Amino acid sequence: MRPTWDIFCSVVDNYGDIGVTWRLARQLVAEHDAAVRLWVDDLLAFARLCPAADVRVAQQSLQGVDVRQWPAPWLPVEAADVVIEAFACELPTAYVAAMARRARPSLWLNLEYLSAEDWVGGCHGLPSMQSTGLQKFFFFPGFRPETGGLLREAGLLERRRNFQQDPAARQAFLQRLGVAPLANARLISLFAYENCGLASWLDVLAAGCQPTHMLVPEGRVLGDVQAWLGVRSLTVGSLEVRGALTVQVLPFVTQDDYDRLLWSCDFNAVRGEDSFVRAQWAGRPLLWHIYEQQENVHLEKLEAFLALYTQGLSPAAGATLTALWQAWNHGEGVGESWLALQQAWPELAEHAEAWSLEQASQTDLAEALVEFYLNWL
Ligand code: TRH
Repeated sequence: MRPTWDIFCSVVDNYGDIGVTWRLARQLVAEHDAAVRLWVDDLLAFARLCPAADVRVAQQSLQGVDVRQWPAPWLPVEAADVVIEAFACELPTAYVAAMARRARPSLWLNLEYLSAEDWVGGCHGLPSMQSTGLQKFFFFPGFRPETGGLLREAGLLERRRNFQQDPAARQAFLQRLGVAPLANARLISLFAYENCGLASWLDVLAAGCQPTHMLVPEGRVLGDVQAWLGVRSLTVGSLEVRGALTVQVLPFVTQDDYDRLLWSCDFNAVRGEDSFVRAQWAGRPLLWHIYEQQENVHLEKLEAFLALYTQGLSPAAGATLTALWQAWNHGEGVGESWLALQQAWPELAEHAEAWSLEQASQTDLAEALVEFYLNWL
């Protein structure tokens, strides 16, 4: 019998919650022969990542995943063997009761947000007793072996490498998006939240000697791009040139195409959680716009990641990368830090590849979840 999995996703904002759970659901089906239901409370957000989705239906099968509109009020169903509440979303009370009623109660996992902080390893896999008598386990993704790892599909790095070694594949992909960069242009993708530091970065790119082609998928940062360009509107397909800088607005593409976009670029500005991880798998230098949290908790997470990521770098390269990431996340001095970083470019490029290989030598998140379940049985 195929093990059954229920993944519950409540979309808080943006695309990270659904991005992670949709990716995980697909991988469990494709690589672990699991029967997966993905319960999502916002099909519109889901449809952005998976345009084949029909937002009007309560149930549909997509890439082998049984995608369900999370109904409100809840309609009783049988509980699955493994239940994942993503990012501490609250499960329906009746569903929790159904988990407890089973002959062998469900394995209940809370999939947490990604963090490189030290304490994560110590908390990964810890149980917490619930009033129903069920135990809930905390499952932490992470960058170290004592965590649950990162989402990484089988063969991902090989696919990425083949693509990056095949200029015709890259060109065909970019052409499909309507992108035709100059031969010597540096290609940058920009996926970020609103950022008042953007203007100084665009200033130095426009004033630079090397052409830069910046690709901006539709999203929250467009307002800042538009303000810097001084244009009335920016829509998908807009292309503006200022000095050495070309800015082009792209549509929001599927997750697989977004991977190809990251693989195609020389440098990727990413945000949140899932695009941040995907940019690491791209093996190219990156810039992370971390999701802002109350009381600046996010800045500790940023530092924790930087401390880990810069370990393999020379002090000078580590310092320039840290300065750029700090500037970006504080919204000031980005242009200056970008210029300072240029000297370290070859080292950063090499390090990005080495980092992706090192991370890929660890157990991936889906595999770690399956192992956790098998050990728990
Ligand atoms: O959208 P995000 O800002 O999501 C955030 C974070 O996950 C944050 O931790 C969380 O607390 C908050 O949401 C609620 O960034 P993230 O995580 O990178 O998710 C974006 C998803 O969108 C990711 O799966 C990649 C995908 N994507 C596409 O599929 N196509 C695109 O064109 C782009 C730009 C992104």
